[in-house]
Amino acid sequence: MGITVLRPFLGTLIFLGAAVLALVAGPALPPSLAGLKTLGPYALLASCVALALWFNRGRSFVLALSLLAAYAGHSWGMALGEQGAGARVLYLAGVVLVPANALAALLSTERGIRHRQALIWLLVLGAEVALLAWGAGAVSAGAASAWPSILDSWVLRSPPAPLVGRLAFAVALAAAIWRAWPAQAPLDVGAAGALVAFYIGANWAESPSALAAFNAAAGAILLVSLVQESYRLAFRDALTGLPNRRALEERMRALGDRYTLAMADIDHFKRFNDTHGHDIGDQVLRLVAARLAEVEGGATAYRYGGEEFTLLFPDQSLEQAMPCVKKSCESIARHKMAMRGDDRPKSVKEGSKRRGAGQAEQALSVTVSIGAAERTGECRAPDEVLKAADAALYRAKQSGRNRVSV
Ligand code: GH3
Ligand code: MG
Ligand code: MG
Repeated sequence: MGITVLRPFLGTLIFLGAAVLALVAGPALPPSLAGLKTLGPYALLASCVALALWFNRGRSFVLALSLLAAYAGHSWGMALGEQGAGARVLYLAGVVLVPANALAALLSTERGIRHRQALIWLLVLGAEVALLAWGAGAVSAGAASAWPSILDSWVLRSPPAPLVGRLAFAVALAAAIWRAWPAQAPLDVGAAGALVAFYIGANWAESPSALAAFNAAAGAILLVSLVQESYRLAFRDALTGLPNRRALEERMRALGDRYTLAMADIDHFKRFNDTHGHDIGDQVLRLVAARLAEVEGGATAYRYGGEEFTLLFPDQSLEQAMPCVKKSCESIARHKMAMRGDDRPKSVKEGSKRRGAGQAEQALSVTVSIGAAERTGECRAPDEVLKAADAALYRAKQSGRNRVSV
């Protein structure tokens, strides 16, 4: 607990803190670095757009492109003169359109960039930019004298962010949090963090440094979330959420002279798939993974592949690890898994009614066989230890399953 709860939000917190620090220390920046202030946000947001394209992430792409366009618009507005109607139109558009685009992206299904939906997005964003460029130009040229009074109406009065902007931000942030909960996937948390950074910047928009610092923070938050997401995809198993075989192999190479490895394999798993279908098979895998993840003794559970899992006990002898391995094996066998099939009761009330009528929710028992091995003088390399654990697993299967062998 403690810091681990904050972990998904560290990127956001660090970059928001850095933006504040940059503002405090900003005046002390040597003149040669002053260019960073104006170019930083562009460079970071443009990198996000590029990385989102490369990784084929539609939502991040829309968000990064909107932020980039809004920052360009706000900077242009400042160049037009802060109190001019043109600047105010640009400001207002950014504050409303960024959350609106983010909301639409967050509510739609992620289909990547190489999809026809992406073309529609490009057209929408292009139309927004074209309309704004034309509108701001026309308004600041004084072509529409009604504009100042419209801009002064209470829903639009700004800065700081007007009522419509605040509402748009609140709804978009709620959508981002809804997406991010409860899995806290990096991209969703990053979207929420970037929106917060953008909104702070927008409320501080009279100061070019604050606008730059918080837009740079939004870019950095998005960028880091894209990198974190690809790390997660490489080292985590998507079905069970456990670290995968690649993570195990890296960890084993990094371990010291002594460790113990246990290889677990679900008993008669093929039967689950054949009798109850692949979906139930997947549920069984998730539930076994959750039980194994609760392993004690400082061990970590990995999904090795298919229906095979490993428990890795750093710095522990076989003798030390054995009680924890046995405990995991027993806790799986004890657990009755309620099946979540299509005919599962929709409500608690219906469930108790069915049980009352003798239609008990179907419960499955699952067992695993485990083979454990310790790194020793003769068995040094990670793949030798794995082989030894696999041989022990074979013995556990041969001697009747639902047990631990060495
Ligand atoms: P034993 O007790 O000897 O281990 O028998 P078993 O049936 O568990 O062994 P076997 O290796 O023959 O079967 C493993 C099955 O696991 C085969 C495959 O269909 C299934 N499987 C592998 N990966 C997945 C997965 O991700 N999801 C589902 N649902 N099934 C999987
Ligand atoms: Mg197997
Ligand atoms: Mg099996």
